[in-house]
Amino acid sequence: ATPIPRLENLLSPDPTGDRQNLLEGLLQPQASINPKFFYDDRGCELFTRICELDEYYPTRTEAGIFDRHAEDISRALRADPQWVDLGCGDCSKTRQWLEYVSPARVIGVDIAGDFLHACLANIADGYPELECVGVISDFTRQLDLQALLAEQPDNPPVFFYPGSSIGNFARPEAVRLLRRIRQHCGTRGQLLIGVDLVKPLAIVEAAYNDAEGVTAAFNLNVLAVANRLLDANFDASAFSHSAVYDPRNSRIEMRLTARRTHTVRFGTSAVRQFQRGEHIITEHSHKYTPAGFSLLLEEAGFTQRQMWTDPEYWFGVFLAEP
Ligand code: AVJ
Repeated sequence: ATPIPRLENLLSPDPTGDRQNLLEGLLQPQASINPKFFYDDRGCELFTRICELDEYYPTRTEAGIFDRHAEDISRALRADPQWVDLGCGDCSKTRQWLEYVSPARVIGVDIAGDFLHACLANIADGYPELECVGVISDFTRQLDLQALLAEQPDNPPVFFYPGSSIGNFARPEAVRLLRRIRQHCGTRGQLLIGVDLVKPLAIVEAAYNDAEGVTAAFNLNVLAVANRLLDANFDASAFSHSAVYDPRNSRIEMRLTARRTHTVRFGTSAVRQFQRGEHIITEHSHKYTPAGFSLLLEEAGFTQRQMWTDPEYWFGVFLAEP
């Protein structure tokens, strides 16, 4: 029998909290936009295209590590886990693991409810017997899966957090998120996390300045998101994309720089002028050394069990336990 798809909505009933957050960032002296706002339908589509670009090495490199070490990695994972995919999208990365790990069930967590339908369908197609729960949640603000996980106390959670999404957070927030994951682990839970590593600057910068301009389109699209959410009137043609590596902080900084002086109105609540040359920070993408990320795991109360990497040390897959 086909199980009835189960969807739980844990999104805070405060969508304007997001709007407030977006507006506040844009009105700061140094304007910024939280990168989570990139991912509307068009943004998701553009991000999928980024992942297929020649210059964008992280997705391909991580997939290579997963392929090459799948058996080794799966041997290190708990048997019969509750497999929790954080930011599951359509669950395509989790799907590759199902032949190696046979989870008691899959819990897909994402902020995009549409994606969760795709996720449930993706698992049901091919693994119709496997229970899959979709959880609509902004886990960067709160992770609240205790009750769900407690339904199957004999099946420890394995948190799967691939793609170096953790790189979007500055150190204190990264520690806070990892701690929250740690609190969900109990004594037997695990974290399998993919992290982009420090490497020669030219390679990193090329990944965020692709020749086709897909990353530029992805970056500029966030202005359309802002227009919609805040009833604003950004003219995307007044801004240009750039991405620079900041070696002091080991991170890429993505910017939208005003090409001319541009006045933006936010509904009836605010107005801001961007001077020519002034920029909005739209994303930080932190790169770690293996030792640096180990330390971060430790600070969050995890112990690193193992790390797998590619021959060039461009990307790391870390397995951590309480
Ligand atoms: C999804 C945060 C891992 O930082 O590489 C890709 C997002 N931004 N190109 C990254 C992104 C521009 C990506 N993460």
